[in-house]
Amino acid sequence: MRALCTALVLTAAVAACKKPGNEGAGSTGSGSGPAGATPAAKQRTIGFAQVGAESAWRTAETESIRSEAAKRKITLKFSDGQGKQENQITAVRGFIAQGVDAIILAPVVETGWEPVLMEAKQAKIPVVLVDRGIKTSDESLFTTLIASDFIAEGKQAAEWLAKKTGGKAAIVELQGTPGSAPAIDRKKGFEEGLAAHPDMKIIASQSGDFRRSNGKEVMEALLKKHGKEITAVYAHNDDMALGAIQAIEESGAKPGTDVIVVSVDGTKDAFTAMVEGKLNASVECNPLLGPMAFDAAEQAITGQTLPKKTVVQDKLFDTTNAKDAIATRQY
Ligand code: GYE
Repeated sequence: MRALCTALVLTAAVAACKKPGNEGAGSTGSGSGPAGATPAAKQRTIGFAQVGAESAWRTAETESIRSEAAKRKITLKFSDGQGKQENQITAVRGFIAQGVDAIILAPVVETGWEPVLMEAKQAKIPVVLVDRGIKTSDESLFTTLIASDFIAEGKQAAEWLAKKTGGKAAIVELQGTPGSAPAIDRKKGFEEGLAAHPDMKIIASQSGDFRRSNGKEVMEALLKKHGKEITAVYAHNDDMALGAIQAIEESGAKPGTDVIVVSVDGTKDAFTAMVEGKLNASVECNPLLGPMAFDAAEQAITGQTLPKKTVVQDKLFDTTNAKDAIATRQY
Protein backbone atom coordinates (compact mmCIF):
# COMPACT_ATOMS: atom_id res chain seq x y z
CA MET A 1 0.00 0.00 0.00
CA ARG A 2 2.87 2.35 0.77
CA ALA A 3 4.22 1.86 -2.75
CA LEU A 4 0.81 2.53 -4.14
CA CYS A 5 0.55 5.78 -2.16
CA THR A 6 3.81 7.11 -3.57
CA ALA A 7 2.82 6.18 -7.06
CA LEU A 8 -0.49 7.97 -6.98
CA VAL A 9 -1.01 11.67 -7.29
CA LEU A 10 -4.75 11.89 -6.98
CA THR A 11 -5.97 13.48 -3.76
CA ALA A 12 -8.71 10.90 -3.53
CA ALA A 13 -6.17 8.15 -3.76
CA VAL A 14 -4.06 9.64 -0.98
CA ALA A 15 -7.12 9.63 1.27
CA ALA A 16 -7.66 5.99 0.38
CA CYS A 17 -4.12 5.11 1.47
CA LYS A 18 -4.82 6.02 5.05
CA LYS A 19 -5.28 3.21 7.53
CA PRO A 20 -8.66 1.61 8.50
CA GLY A 21 -11.62 3.82 9.11
CA ASN A 22 -10.48 6.68 6.93
CA GLU A 23 -12.30 5.93 3.74
CA GLY A 24 -15.42 7.43 2.29
CA ALA A 25 -18.64 5.43 2.38
CA GLY A 26 -18.70 5.14 -1.39
CA SER A 27 -15.62 2.97 -1.51
CA THR A 28 -17.07 -0.15 0.09
CA GLY A 29 -18.44 -3.14 -1.77
CA SER A 30 -17.10 -5.87 -3.99
CA GLY A 31 -14.27 -3.89 -5.57
CA SER A 32 -15.41 -4.85 -9.02
CA GLY A 33 -17.85 -2.02 -9.62
CA PRO A 34 -17.47 0.73 -12.21
CA ALA A 35 -14.62 3.23 -11.81
CA GLY A 36 -15.89 6.17 -9.78
CA ALA A 37 -14.36 9.16 -8.04
CA THR A 38 -12.02 7.05 -5.92
CA PRO A 39 -10.93 4.15 -8.11
CA ALA A 40 -7.63 3.63 -6.30
CA ALA A 41 -9.44 2.94 -3.04
CA LYS A 42 -10.43 -0.45 -4.37
CA GLN A 43 -6.99 -1.68 -5.39
CA ARG A 44 -6.21 -3.83 -2.43
CA THR A 45 -3.26 -5.96 -1.56
CA ILE A 46 -4.30 -8.81 0.68
CA GLY A 47 -2.23 -11.61 2.17
CA PHE A 48 -3.66 -15.09 2.54
CA ALA A 49 -1.89 -17.49 4.91
CA GLN A 50 -3.28 -20.89 3.94
CA VAL A 51 -2.82 -24.11 5.94
CA GLY A 52 -1.50 -26.21 3.06
CA ALA A 53 -2.99 -28.63 0.55
CA GLU A 54 -3.87 -31.65 2.69
CA SER A 55 -7.36 -32.27 1.31
CA ALA A 56 -9.71 -31.65 -1.60
CA TRP A 57 -11.59 -29.24 0.67
CA ARG A 58 -8.44 -27.20 1.19
CA THR A 59 -7.68 -27.06 -2.54
CA ALA A 60 -11.23 -25.86 -3.20
CA GLU A 61 -10.86 -23.13 -0.60
CA THR A 62 -7.56 -21.96 -2.10
CA GLU A 63 -9.14 -21.87 -5.54
CA SER A 64 -12.12 -19.90 -4.21
CA ILE A 65 -9.84 -17.28 -2.64
CA ARG A 66 -7.58 -17.04 -5.68
CA SER A 67 -10.39 -16.72 -8.20
CA GLU A 68 -12.33 -14.21 -6.11
CA ALA A 69 -9.19 -12.07 -5.71
CA ALA A 70 -8.67 -12.10 -9.47
CA LYS A 71 -12.32 -11.18 -10.04
CA ARG A 72 -12.00 -8.20 -7.71
CA LYS A 73 -8.60 -7.19 -9.07
CA ILE A 74 -7.07 -7.65 -5.65
CA THR A 75 -3.34 -8.31 -5.49
CA LEU A 76 -3.20 -11.55 -3.56
CA LYS A 77 -0.08 -12.57 -1.64
CA PHE A 78 -0.51 -16.30 -1.17
CA SER A 79 1.39 -18.44 1.29
CA ASP A 80 1.13 -22.23 1.62
CA GLY A 81 1.99 -23.07 5.24
CA GLN A 82 2.55 -26.79 4.43
CA GLY A 83 0.61 -27.71 7.53
CA LYS A 84 2.98 -25.90 9.89
CA GLN A 85 2.01 -23.08 12.22
CA GLU A 86 5.54 -21.69 12.21
CA ASN A 87 5.35 -21.23 8.43
CA GLN A 88 2.03 -19.44 8.78
CA ILE A 89 3.44 -17.13 11.44
CA THR A 90 6.39 -16.30 9.18
CA ALA A 91 3.96 -15.61 6.33
CA VAL A 92 1.83 -13.27 8.46
CA ARG A 93 4.97 -11.41 9.56
CA GLY A 94 5.94 -11.09 5.92
CA PHE A 95 2.53 -9.65 5.02
CA ILE A 96 2.86 -7.12 7.84
CA ALA A 97 6.33 -6.12 6.62
CA GLN A 98 4.93 -5.62 3.13
CA GLY A 99 2.19 -3.38 4.48
CA VAL A 100 -0.75 -5.31 3.04
CA ASP A 101 -4.24 -3.84 3.48
CA ALA A 102 -5.61 -6.92 5.23
CA ILE A 103 -4.65 -10.48 6.10
CA ILE A 104 -6.79 -13.57 5.64
CA LEU A 105 -5.64 -16.40 7.88
CA ALA A 106 -6.79 -20.03 7.94
CA PRO A 107 -5.09 -21.07 11.18
CA VAL A 108 -3.82 -24.66 11.21
CA VAL A 109 -4.19 -24.99 14.99
CA GLU A 110 -6.21 -23.10 17.59
CA THR A 111 -3.54 -21.84 19.98
CA GLY A 112 -0.35 -19.80 19.84
CA TRP A 113 -1.45 -16.90 17.65
CA GLU A 114 -1.40 -14.00 20.09
CA PRO A 115 2.12 -12.62 19.45
CA VAL A 116 1.86 -12.41 15.67
CA LEU A 117 -1.74 -11.17 15.73
CA MET A 118 -0.67 -8.49 18.17
CA GLU A 119 1.93 -7.39 15.62
CA ALA A 120 -0.77 -7.15 12.95
CA LYS A 121 -2.99 -5.18 15.30
CA GLN A 122 -0.18 -2.76 16.09
CA ALA A 123 0.40 -2.28 12.36
CA LYS A 124 -3.37 -1.61 12.04
CA ILE A 125 -3.80 -4.44 9.57
CA PRO A 126 -7.14 -6.23 10.01
CA VAL A 127 -7.07 -10.02 10.18
CA VAL A 128 -9.97 -12.07 8.87
CA LEU A 129 -9.99 -15.69 10.05
CA VAL A 130 -11.42 -18.14 7.57
CA ASP A 131 -12.63 -21.71 8.05
CA ARG A 132 -10.88 -22.39 11.40
CA GLY A 133 -11.10 -20.52 14.67
CA ILE A 134 -8.47 -19.79 17.29
CA LYS A 135 -8.45 -19.82 21.07
CA THR A 136 -7.55 -16.47 22.60
CA SER A 137 -8.61 -14.35 25.53
CA ASP A 138 -8.20 -11.24 23.38
CA GLU A 139 -10.85 -11.22 20.67
CA SER A 140 -9.67 -7.84 19.41
CA LEU A 141 -6.78 -9.68 17.74
CA PHE A 142 -8.95 -10.62 14.80
CA THR A 143 -11.79 -8.85 13.04
CA THR A 144 -14.08 -11.72 12.29
CA LEU A 145 -14.25 -15.48 11.79
CA ILE A 146 -16.04 -17.03 8.84
CA ALA A 147 -16.49 -20.76 9.42
CA SER A 148 -18.83 -23.67 9.72
CA ASP A 149 -20.09 -24.92 13.07
CA PHE A 150 -17.89 -27.98 13.52
CA ILE A 151 -19.61 -29.10 16.71
CA ALA A 152 -22.94 -29.14 14.88
CA GLU A 153 -21.32 -31.11 12.04
CA GLY A 154 -20.06 -33.77 14.45
CA LYS A 155 -23.43 -33.97 16.14
CA GLN A 156 -25.22 -34.33 12.83
CA ALA A 157 -22.88 -37.17 11.85
CA ALA A 158 -23.57 -38.97 15.16
CA GLU A 159 -27.32 -38.55 14.90
CA TRP A 160 -27.33 -39.81 11.34
CA LEU A 161 -25.24 -42.82 12.35
CA ALA A 162 -27.54 -43.57 15.29
CA LYS A 163 -30.51 -43.68 12.95
CA LYS A 164 -28.70 -45.79 10.40
CA THR A 165 -27.45 -48.37 12.91
CA GLY A 166 -30.45 -48.41 15.22
CA GLY A 167 -28.28 -47.00 17.98
CA LYS A 168 -25.75 -49.83 18.05
CA ALA A 169 -22.24 -49.46 16.63
CA ALA A 170 -18.55 -50.13 17.26
CA ILE A 171 -16.99 -47.03 15.78
CA VAL A 172 -13.52 -46.13 14.57
CA GLU A 173 -12.95 -42.38 14.59
CA LEU A 174 -10.40 -40.84 12.23
CA GLN A 175 -9.50 -37.45 13.63
CA GLY A 176 -8.22 -34.45 11.72
CA THR A 177 -5.02 -32.52 12.44
CA PRO A 178 -4.30 -32.53 16.19
CA GLY A 179 -4.98 -29.14 17.76
CA SER A 180 -7.05 -27.86 14.83
CA ALA A 181 -10.50 -26.41 15.46
CA PRO A 182 -12.32 -28.85 13.15
CA ALA A 183 -10.63 -31.89 14.74
CA ILE A 184 -11.39 -30.72 18.27
CA ASP A 185 -14.97 -29.66 17.59
CA ARG A 186 -15.98 -32.48 15.26
CA LYS A 187 -14.86 -34.91 17.97
CA LYS A 188 -16.75 -32.99 20.63
CA GLY A 189 -19.96 -32.72 18.63
CA PHE A 190 -19.85 -36.40 17.67
CA GLU A 191 -19.39 -37.46 21.30
CA GLU A 192 -22.27 -35.19 22.31
CA GLY A 193 -24.43 -36.85 19.68
CA LEU A 194 -23.46 -40.33 20.92
CA ALA A 195 -24.26 -39.50 24.54
CA ALA A 196 -27.91 -40.47 24.09
CA HIS A 197 -26.95 -43.87 22.65
CA PRO A 198 -25.19 -46.12 25.17
CA ASP A 199 -24.70 -48.93 22.63
CA MET A 200 -22.73 -46.73 20.25
CA LYS A 201 -19.09 -46.86 21.24
CA ILE A 202 -15.91 -45.38 19.84
CA ILE A 203 -13.53 -48.35 20.03
CA ALA A 204 -10.54 -46.52 18.53
CA SER A 205 -9.76 -42.90 17.72
CA GLN A 206 -6.65 -41.75 15.86
CA SER A 207 -5.48 -38.84 13.75
CA GLY A 208 -5.20 -39.18 9.99
CA ASP A 209 -4.23 -35.50 9.64
CA PHE A 210 -7.11 -34.83 7.21
CA ARG A 211 -5.17 -36.75 4.53
CA ARG A 212 -6.34 -39.61 2.36
CA SER A 213 -3.07 -41.57 2.63
CA ASN A 214 -3.00 -41.26 6.41
CA GLY A 215 -6.66 -42.27 6.65
CA LYS A 216 -5.85 -45.42 4.71
CA GLU A 217 -2.79 -46.27 6.79
CA VAL A 218 -4.54 -45.73 10.13
CA MET A 219 -7.54 -47.78 8.97
CA GLU A 220 -5.30 -50.64 7.82
CA ALA A 221 -3.70 -50.81 11.26
CA LEU A 222 -7.07 -50.62 13.03
CA LEU A 223 -8.56 -53.33 10.82
CA LYS A 224 -5.62 -55.57 11.72
CA LYS A 225 -6.21 -54.91 15.39
CA HIS A 226 -10.01 -54.95 15.60
CA GLY A 227 -11.06 -56.79 12.41
CA LYS A 228 -14.79 -57.53 12.12
CA GLU A 229 -15.53 -55.87 15.44
CA ILE A 230 -15.59 -52.53 13.57
CA THR A 231 -19.09 -51.75 12.32
CA ALA A 232 -18.70 -48.03 11.54
CA VAL A 233 -16.16 -45.35 10.66
CA TYR A 234 -16.54 -41.68 11.50
CA ALA A 235 -13.91 -39.62 9.67
CA HIS A 236 -13.43 -35.89 10.33
CA ASN A 237 -13.15 -35.34 6.58
CA ASP A 238 -13.91 -37.03 3.28
CA ASP A 239 -10.31 -37.58 2.28
CA MET A 240 -9.63 -39.75 5.33
CA ALA A 241 -12.94 -41.57 4.79
CA LEU A 242 -11.98 -42.32 1.19
CA GLY A 243 -8.60 -43.65 2.37
CA ALA A 244 -10.37 -45.80 4.96
CA ILE A 245 -12.79 -47.08 2.31
CA GLN A 246 -9.83 -48.28 0.27
CA ALA A 247 -8.38 -50.05 3.32
CA ILE A 248 -11.73 -51.71 4.06
CA GLU A 249 -12.00 -52.92 0.45
CA GLU A 250 -8.46 -54.27 0.48
CA SER A 251 -9.26 -56.18 3.67
CA GLY A 252 -12.00 -58.01 1.79
CA ALA A 253 -14.94 -56.26 3.47
CA LYS A 254 -17.57 -54.04 1.84
CA PRO A 255 -17.49 -50.36 2.80
CA GLY A 256 -20.98 -48.91 2.98
CA THR A 257 -22.49 -52.31 3.84
CA ASP A 258 -20.23 -54.31 6.20
CA VAL A 259 -18.82 -51.10 7.62
CA ILE A 260 -20.92 -47.91 7.62
CA VAL A 261 -18.84 -44.84 6.76
CA VAL A 262 -19.78 -41.25 7.59
CA SER A 263 -17.61 -38.16 7.15
CA VAL A 264 -17.57 -34.40 6.72
CA ASP A 265 -16.94 -31.98 3.78
CA GLY A 266 -19.17 -33.13 0.91
CA THR A 267 -16.51 -33.07 -1.79
CA LYS A 268 -17.10 -34.34 -5.33
CA ASP A 269 -15.16 -37.55 -4.64
CA ALA A 270 -17.32 -38.13 -1.58
CA PHE A 271 -20.44 -37.74 -3.70
CA THR A 272 -19.07 -40.25 -6.21
CA ALA A 273 -18.39 -42.69 -3.35
CA MET A 274 -21.91 -42.14 -2.01
CA VAL A 275 -23.43 -42.81 -5.43
CA GLU A 276 -21.34 -46.02 -5.56
CA GLY A 277 -22.68 -46.95 -2.12
CA LYS A 278 -19.24 -47.06 -0.50
CA LEU A 279 -19.59 -43.92 1.60
CA ASN A 280 -22.88 -43.70 3.46
CA ALA A 281 -23.09 -40.03 4.40
CA SER A 282 -21.15 -36.76 4.41
CA VAL A 283 -21.94 -33.58 6.27
CA GLU A 284 -21.28 -30.69 3.92
CA CYS A 285 -18.74 -28.06 4.96
CA ASN A 286 -18.56 -25.29 2.40
CA PRO A 287 -15.00 -24.27 1.37
CA LEU A 288 -16.06 -21.61 -1.14
CA LEU A 289 -15.26 -18.78 1.23
CA GLY A 290 -13.57 -16.35 -1.18
CA PRO A 291 -16.50 -13.93 -1.67
CA MET A 292 -17.32 -13.75 2.05
CA ALA A 293 -13.66 -13.41 3.04
CA PHE A 294 -13.01 -10.47 0.71
CA ASP A 295 -16.29 -8.77 1.62
CA ALA A 296 -15.22 -9.00 5.27
CA ALA A 297 -11.70 -7.78 4.51
CA GLU A 298 -13.05 -4.77 2.62
CA GLN A 299 -15.46 -3.94 5.42
CA ALA A 300 -12.64 -4.21 7.96
CA ILE A 301 -10.33 -2.01 5.87
CA THR A 302 -13.03 0.62 5.60
CA GLY A 303 -13.59 0.60 9.34
CA GLN A 304 -16.99 -1.05 9.45
CA THR A 305 -18.04 -3.18 12.38
CA LEU A 306 -18.36 -6.86 11.63
CA PRO A 307 -19.96 -9.68 13.58
CA LYS A 308 -17.31 -11.67 15.49
CA LYS A 309 -18.45 -14.83 13.78
CA THR A 310 -20.32 -15.69 10.61
CA VAL A 311 -21.49 -19.29 10.55
CA VAL A 312 -21.54 -20.94 7.16
CA GLN A 313 -24.64 -23.10 6.72
CA ASP A 314 -24.14 -26.76 5.86
CA LYS A 315 -26.35 -29.74 5.13
CA LEU A 316 -26.01 -33.53 5.32
CA PHE A 317 -26.04 -35.73 2.25
CA ASP A 318 -26.30 -39.50 2.14
CA THR A 319 -26.88 -42.30 -0.35
CA THR A 320 -30.55 -41.34 -0.60
CA ASN A 321 -29.97 -37.87 -2.06
CA ALA A 322 -26.34 -37.84 -3.31
CA LYS A 323 -27.30 -38.89 -6.82
CA ASP A 324 -29.65 -35.96 -7.31
CA ALA A 325 -27.14 -33.44 -6.02
CA ILE A 326 -23.89 -34.68 -7.59
CA ALA A 327 -24.24 -32.77 -10.86
CA THR A 328 -24.53 -29.42 -9.13
CA ARG A 329 -21.66 -29.85 -6.66
CA GLN A 330 -19.05 -27.15 -7.06
CA TYR A 331 -16.12 -28.69 -5.21
O1 GYE B 1 -12.90 -30.11 6.73
C1 GYE B 1 -10.72 -30.59 5.99
C2 GYE B 1 -9.56 -29.70 5.87
O2 GYE B 1 -10.61 -26.50 8.17
C3 GYE B 1 -12.85 -26.95 7.69
O3 GYE B 1 -9.68 -28.75 6.90
C4 GYE B 1 -11.45 -27.20 7.32
C5 GYE B 1 -11.04 -28.67 7.27
C6 GYE B 1 -11.75 -29.54 6.27
O4 GYE B 1 -8.39 -30.18 5.52
O5 GYE B 1 -10.94 -31.36 4.85
